[in-house]
Amino acid sequence: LELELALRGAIDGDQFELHYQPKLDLNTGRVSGVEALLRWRRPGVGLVYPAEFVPLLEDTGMVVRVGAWIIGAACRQIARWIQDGVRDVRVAVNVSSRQFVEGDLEGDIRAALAEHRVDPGLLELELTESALMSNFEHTVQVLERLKALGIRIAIDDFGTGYSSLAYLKRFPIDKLKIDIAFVRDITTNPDDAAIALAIISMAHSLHMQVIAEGVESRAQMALLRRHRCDEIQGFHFARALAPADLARLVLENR
Ligand code: G
Ligand code: G
Ligand code: MN
Ligand code: NA
Repeated sequence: LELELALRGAIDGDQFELHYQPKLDLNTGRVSGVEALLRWRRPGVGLVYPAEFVPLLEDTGMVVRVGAWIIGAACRQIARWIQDGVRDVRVAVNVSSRQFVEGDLEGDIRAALAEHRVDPGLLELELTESALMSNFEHTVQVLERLKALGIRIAIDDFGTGYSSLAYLKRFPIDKLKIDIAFVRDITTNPDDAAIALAIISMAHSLHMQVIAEGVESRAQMALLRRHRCDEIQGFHFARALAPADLARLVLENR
């Protein structure tokens, strides 16, 4: 309850911030985009990570409001980076199930893109299979409307949900993100390597891109590159960075 009260104050108290983990394009060797990751700068405590508070945001429904704030903050950051000469960096934002179902995602995105004059092609949403599966027909409509805005859609934690593969041909999806569970032992476990390879090949056959998360070693990156994975994200390349550090990395990486 103490945590809940503190969280309620966090939104109005300007205590949330976004850090950005870079994604590496394996074909060009450049930073192709970033994933926005929420942080809570809790007074008297320090920087708090999502594992400690996102579940409570979900349970209380606060994630709908915080989620709208995240979309606005991400768009504001895109506009600032462009002013600083950091262009072509797409920002992916995580959308929780509850935000997808209960929030006004389309309205929030429209408002944020307009306020900050951001090219919709620079915004990507990371949605989980569970968010998409709650109401199939409704999801098709929502995704079609989001796509019509010009933004990108990725499936997060791909391969760990309970959904069927049938939805992949009905939903307008741009990218699959291979879950860390298949990446962790990819160089030593042939089953994990086979699953990752199958996801990459299926994604490409369906004209989608594919990214692997949680890449921690050069060997994992090399294997994924050999298997034609498009992008990687993980500690091997970079951790989540504060906005100024991300700008420096991108400008050095040009
Ligand atoms: O940054 P960290 O590695 O601690 O993130 C842990 C998890 O918290 C991630 O897997 C992600 O799904 C979730 N998370 C991080 N940022 C956000 C966010 O902005 N919104 C939502 N809904 N979840 C987030
Ligand atoms: O939304 P998602 O769950 O995909 O968020 C990414 C999460 O993965 C964050 O919690 C981030 O801190 C974590 N992460 C990012 N890179 C790595 C990595 O290389 N190894 C591990 N173990 N976790 C990572
Ligand atoms: Mn994610
Ligand atoms: Na993930």
